[in-house]
Amino acid sequence: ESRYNAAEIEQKWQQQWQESGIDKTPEHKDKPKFYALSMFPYPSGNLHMGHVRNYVITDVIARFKRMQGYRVLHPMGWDAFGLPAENAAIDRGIPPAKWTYKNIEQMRDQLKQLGLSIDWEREVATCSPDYYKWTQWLFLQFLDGGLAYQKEAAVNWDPIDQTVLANEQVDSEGKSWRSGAVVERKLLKQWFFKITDYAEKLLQDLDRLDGWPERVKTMQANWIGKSVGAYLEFPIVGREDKIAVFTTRPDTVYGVTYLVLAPEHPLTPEVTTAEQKSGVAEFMEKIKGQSEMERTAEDKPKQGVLTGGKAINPFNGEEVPILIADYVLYEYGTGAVMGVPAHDTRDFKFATEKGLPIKTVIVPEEQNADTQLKQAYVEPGTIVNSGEFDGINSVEAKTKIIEYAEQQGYGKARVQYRLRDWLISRQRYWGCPIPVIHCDDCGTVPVPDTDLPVELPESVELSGRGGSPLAQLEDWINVDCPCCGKAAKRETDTMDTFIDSSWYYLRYSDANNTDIPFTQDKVNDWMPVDQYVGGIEHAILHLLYSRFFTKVLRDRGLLNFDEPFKRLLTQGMVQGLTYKNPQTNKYIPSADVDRNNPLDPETKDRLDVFYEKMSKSKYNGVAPEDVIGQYGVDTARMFAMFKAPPEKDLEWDDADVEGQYRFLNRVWTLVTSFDPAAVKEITEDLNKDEKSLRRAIHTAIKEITEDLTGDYQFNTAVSELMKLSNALKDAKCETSPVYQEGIETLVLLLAPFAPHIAEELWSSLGHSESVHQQQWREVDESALVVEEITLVVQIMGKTRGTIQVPAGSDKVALEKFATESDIAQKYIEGKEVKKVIVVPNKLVNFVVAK
Ligand code: ANZ
Ligand code: ZN
Repeated sequence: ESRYNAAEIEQKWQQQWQESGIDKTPEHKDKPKFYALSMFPYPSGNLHMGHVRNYVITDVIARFKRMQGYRVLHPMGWDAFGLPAENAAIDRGIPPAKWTYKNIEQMRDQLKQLGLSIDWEREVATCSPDYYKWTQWLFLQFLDGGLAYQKEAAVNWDPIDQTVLANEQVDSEGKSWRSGAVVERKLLKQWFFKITDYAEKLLQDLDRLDGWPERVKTMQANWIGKSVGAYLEFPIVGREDKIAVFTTRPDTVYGVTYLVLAPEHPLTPEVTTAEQKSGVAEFMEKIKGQSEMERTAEDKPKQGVLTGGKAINPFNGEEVPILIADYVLYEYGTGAVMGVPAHDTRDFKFATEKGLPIKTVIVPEEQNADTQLKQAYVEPGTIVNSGEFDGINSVEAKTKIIEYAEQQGYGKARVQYRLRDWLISRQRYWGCPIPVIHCDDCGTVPVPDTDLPVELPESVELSGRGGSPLAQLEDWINVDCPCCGKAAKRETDTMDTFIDSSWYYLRYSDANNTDIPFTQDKVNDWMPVDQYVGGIEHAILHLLYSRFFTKVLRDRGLLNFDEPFKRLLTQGMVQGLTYKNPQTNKYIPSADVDRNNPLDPETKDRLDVFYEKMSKSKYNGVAPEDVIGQYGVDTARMFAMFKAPPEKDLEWDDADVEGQYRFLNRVWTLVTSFDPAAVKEITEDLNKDEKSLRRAIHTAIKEITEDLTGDYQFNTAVSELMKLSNALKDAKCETSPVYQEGIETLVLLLAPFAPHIAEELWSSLGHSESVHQQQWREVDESALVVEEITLVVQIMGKTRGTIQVPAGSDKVALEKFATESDIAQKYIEGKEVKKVIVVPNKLVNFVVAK
């Protein structure tokens, strides 16, 4: 009998699988397809436990589906453009490409150690020219479709380094991560994708995504933020033009006591009077650097000033003052709002602080408008003080008032979305170049297909200062216009990396095509992704952008489906045991702490002990290679599956890892000590032992199949494996074919979870084909039928013993079996039975006289 040597067999089989090409995607459409996809990683250079959990989940599903008879696509790639590579270049002088590819090599090796059944022939890296050629080609599809355009937009501007900063490069105090300068908002020409054209479709189709977590759908719906209301125009006193507002409460329009413009609104300088000029200028200066978040924070007092201008409420002819205020955003609605302090909480606060009048136009049923409001009345009610609309219900009034405004020509119904167009340009080097050329005569000219890809030049100076790196490369920028041949200039912006990841899942279907991004035949065959697995942090942007891309490409006839991901699983975080000194707020490495008596080694303070997401700064991480080195990857995989349901956080626990290792050792012993040659033929009916073992086998098949199909209960599936292994250990029929069935079934059911040990054991059982190419076992329902049950016999509520009785016996029969049993006879002999309590399928309790 041999010992379980994880390292040896894992290495052996990984090599064998690679040589035999077992993980290659089938080319023939002879079986139903299944596309199992993990969100591809950023090549940071290091695989962490979060990755391990993510990829193992997808791998278990992929392996299970293959055994169930599907042809499976299970690919992997690299989300390889982005800032960290550029920062490494700035800090350490390594070219971004070199840094990135080195990390990819390293992480690919680490991934391969996990025994993932990935088709590496379809690997993509978004930074490679044969990938980004098609990212550029797709960009031109958007441009051609009128879905990509340029406009001025506010960006984070570092006035010292003279460069644009990504949001992540601005710290919580609004300062640049590099120079420490206070970041300004500056208007620069930027590229946008018109995602707003798809707002309604993106919202509506959420309803069709049955396989998505509700939470994610709600987050997307809120992000799209649909509001139904009205667009109303207020004439400006003494001017020809009007102020347009968007309101969700047209029913309150008679209660307007002022209008507010966003400070950046083009009408602000126009309506500002001479007396208010300095006040307005001062206010503008004050809010210049503030982010949208700061401006709209709920708890913060609203700030604003009078412009001196006045507008007219077209409904009642009243003159109202025009203000500017920080809480009104230029980018939302029309960038102007009507102030109704009586019925809006924010307006009520603002008006009270500014001493602006408050006018009630809605009252609760049977109340009059004279009562002084202590706070805004935001509920529906009866309309008052509103001319011909008085007396009707405020909900009804909404439509009536919009209709009236339409007739009079100063308003109409309007649907507004919070979603804004997607700002896709970056003034960065390590990204996909935007393939257009600017010509003085021809304007913006797309780079012809034959000139794609526009490659990133290699020799570039990266300092993090002085604007876009590409803008400094004279040789690269200056080109002939593809239209007229005159001297023209290349676009120097690169694309947001979210564009790269918005279509990679399509590329996997035809990853090595050099003529087009993918053929219709292949993309329509494999898509949509049947199971997508990744982090909840991508609930909004990545998933929304991918849905948008899919819809645009569908509308352009490049594919024939309109949702990319059928089912989505957002896995929980991996948390590590964390020690923190509550006095100093310092995290202490676990190696320095006695787990049973956790004290700070320096100060001797008692430490707080808790679980938190693993991270370097908290010294609570467990390195995958350490666990693999100690127990093997099969144990790590088993633990990751067993410890928590996939969507919940997982608390790393060494004892439980050890437990899974012991379990695999038990399976090893059980299977290797089984002798197939000793198995006898069955001549008679199955005996009791065989029957109960068969029941255990088919219960395991049934439960595990369900656990891997519905809500992915990998944790209970592993428990079922343990139950089956216990049943085999206890069985007293080692030479029966049923025992052989049990041993083989255990190995087959284990295969998706612990692929290496399963393969080794399968071959030790004398099979020459891979365990991963076996059919998943079918449940034999007849084996599940329970023929006998164990009945508990109690006297006065105390258990005295058990008897075997036929399953399905009724109450009368159960009472009879119990009464006649030796146990009952012994205890009730000579006593008067006053009552018999029967719990079907469980117990019989005799109540006797004392
Ligand atoms: C008058 C009013 C009266 C409003 C009332 C609300 C309650 P949602 O639902 O988020 O779309 N608003 C409109 N544009 C704005 C902007 N650019 N910046 C800040 N606020 C803006 O919100 C729509 C409501 O938010 C609009 O309805 C408007 O205030 C405000 F009792 O108009 B309301
Ligand atoms: Zn030209």
